[in-house]
Amino acid sequence: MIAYIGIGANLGQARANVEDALLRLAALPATDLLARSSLWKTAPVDAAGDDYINAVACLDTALAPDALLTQLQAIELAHGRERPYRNAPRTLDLDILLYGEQRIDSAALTVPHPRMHERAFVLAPLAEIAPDAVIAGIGAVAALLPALAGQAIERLD
Ligand code: A4P
Ligand code: MG
Repeated sequence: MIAYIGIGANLGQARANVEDALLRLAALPATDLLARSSLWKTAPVDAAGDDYINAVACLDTALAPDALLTQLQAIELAHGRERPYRNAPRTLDLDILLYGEQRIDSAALTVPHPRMHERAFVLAPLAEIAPDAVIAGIGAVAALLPALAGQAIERLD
């Protein structure tokens, strides 16, 4: 299955944390890292604190969605992720954005990620590596991005 993972960090060595997360994603069992976006510096959305570093990874994985989520949470924990409150600054946040074309609505998992279509910090890096991506039930990423032009994001080298 092709899955897209959103990566974000705005605490500690954010850039290094995102780069390390990409290495750890590439090393997951039954999983290949097919592509990664650039790093993007993005202003916090619905959150306080420093600017974020965001990126998106494309995985080819045989892990089921819940197993993939467990693996992502283990990587977050390895980075000392704490959860004092919702949208708190974080050393590392890994979200399943898309899992094939599946729509999942369980207690642990909502896929496509329910807020991704409102967020330039997700859609811009996603469009870099998947220009034709479609969010099931919402629409094409390329068609959604122009409406988010007011959000402050900057692609890093
Ligand atoms: N969960 C449900 N669906 C998913 C999914 N598709 N992927 C559940 C991953 N997890 C999913 O997540 C809480 C619970 O969501 C998990 O236990 C899982 O079962 P969390 O990571 O502990 O909490 P959170 O990150 O505070 O909440 P959430 O919902 O991930 O926050 P958002 O909406 O993703 O927002 N601004 C910028 N510029 N860049 C950012 O990266 N990120 C956020 C987080 C806010 N503002 C930001 C950024
Ligand atoms: Mg999260």
